[in-house]
Amino acid sequence: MITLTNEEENLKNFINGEWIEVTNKEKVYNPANGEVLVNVPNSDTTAIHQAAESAFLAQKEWASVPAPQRAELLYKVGNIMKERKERLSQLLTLENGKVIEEARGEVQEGIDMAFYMAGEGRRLFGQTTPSELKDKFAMSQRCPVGVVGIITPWNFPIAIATWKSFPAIVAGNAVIWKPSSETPLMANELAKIFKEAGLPKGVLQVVYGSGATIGQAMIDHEAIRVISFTGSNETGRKVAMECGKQLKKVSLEMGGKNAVIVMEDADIDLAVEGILWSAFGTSGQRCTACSRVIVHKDVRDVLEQRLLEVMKDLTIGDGLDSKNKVGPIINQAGLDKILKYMEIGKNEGAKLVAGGKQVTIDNYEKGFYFAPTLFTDVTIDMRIAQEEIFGPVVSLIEVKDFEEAIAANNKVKYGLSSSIFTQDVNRVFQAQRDLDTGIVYVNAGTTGAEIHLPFGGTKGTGNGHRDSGVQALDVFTEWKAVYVDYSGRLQRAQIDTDA
Ligand code: UN1
Repeated sequence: MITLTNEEENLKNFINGEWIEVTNKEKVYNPANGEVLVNVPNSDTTAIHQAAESAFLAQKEWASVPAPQRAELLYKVGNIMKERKERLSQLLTLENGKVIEEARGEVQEGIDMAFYMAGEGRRLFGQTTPSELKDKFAMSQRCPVGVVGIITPWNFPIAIATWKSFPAIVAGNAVIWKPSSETPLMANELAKIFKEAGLPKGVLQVVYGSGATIGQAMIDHEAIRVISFTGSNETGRKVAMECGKQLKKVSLEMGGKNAVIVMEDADIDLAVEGILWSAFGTSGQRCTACSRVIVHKDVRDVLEQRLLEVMKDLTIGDGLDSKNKVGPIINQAGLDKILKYMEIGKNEGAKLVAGGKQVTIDNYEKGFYFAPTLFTDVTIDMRIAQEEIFGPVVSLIEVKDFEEAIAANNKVKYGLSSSIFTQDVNRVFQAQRDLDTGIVYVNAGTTGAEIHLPFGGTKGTGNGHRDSGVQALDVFTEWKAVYVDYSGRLQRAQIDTDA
């Protein structure tokens, strides 16, 4: 059984390379048993002012370190994460609830991101391009933005933090990080690892607190030039509006209403496995989770029957016990939201054929468990087929053909991930063209994005930016265009073109 140290039980902010005590704290609960896990600072705005001041000073120095040397730091971070993978994974399960196998997968995503972004320290490519004029050289280069703010959610508390902080740091920025207060242990661990790896003080600061106070203070602080946010659509919109007032660059990732499409020629067993994994993994609390299954009428009945059979085998319980396949929901509020959608679905005329209720586990009576749930007879306009529920809940929608399936997939306000199961190569290519999401899977579920590809989506999912992949660097860098004239005379672009 994993135990926490005193320091882990009473977390402090991390500012200017030091752990800073805060008097006002709040309790964080273990979702598996509802018991208090740690105390986390509920900081006021002075913490952001201190953090921004030290970040501002540190960033100038950090930007002057050659990028390959900045990358060395990330290699060290990656190696320490690798050594500590098991403890990090257990701490992640303790605070988030996800089953240990998935926690290990998440930590691995962070390790992969460290090595991938460290490689960028020797690339950070710009372009050279011909000039319009003779004896003139033209190029573009990436420059750090300065001090950047990152706001991360509880559902992937370490992976998403690495998607944002690692590219920011390798590109020469200083980071102020507001993690979700539901999952502060991962932030504390990552800050410790950065310190041990030798990150100069002030290059990374962790400030815990509410979005209303700390998030707003980050947006309001003029030294912080970028905000990168992952969280709910509602909060993301507010962040964008506040950043807009100050012409602050903002990158948003705000969830999805992701569908698996199952065509009449699909390998049904494979489709069932894909649905199971992406709908009920992380108890459905992934932005990429499958929450709609769009099924061709010819295979609708067999798919429903097969799904119901395998859903019975999903053992629910404490994620630290590796026999369990579905862990708890993050907290009571999360559970209440899912319960509310059970009523909404039934009132809309959907048929509840499995789950639909809270589950009590012996010796874990105060944990927040919810049974894997299937609604059938769902139509695309129902609220349960349109709104993000963030729980282990799937809606089965029947369609008559491929065109209707694509249209049903696209008729939501989100556009993160989608998937199609089919054996028809023509449909595969038509689908990857027509599915209006930032991520498309063929013959796999809607989850499992890899860190070296862009992560994000269209429509209500975001505002055009991407996390991870080389595209993450665009969020944390400015482009500079540089012209060098070596003709020894004044050449006027667009005028002296025959010179
Ligand atoms: C998220 O849910 O916000 O593709 C991140 C996936 C994971 C990341 C999910 N690699 O499901």
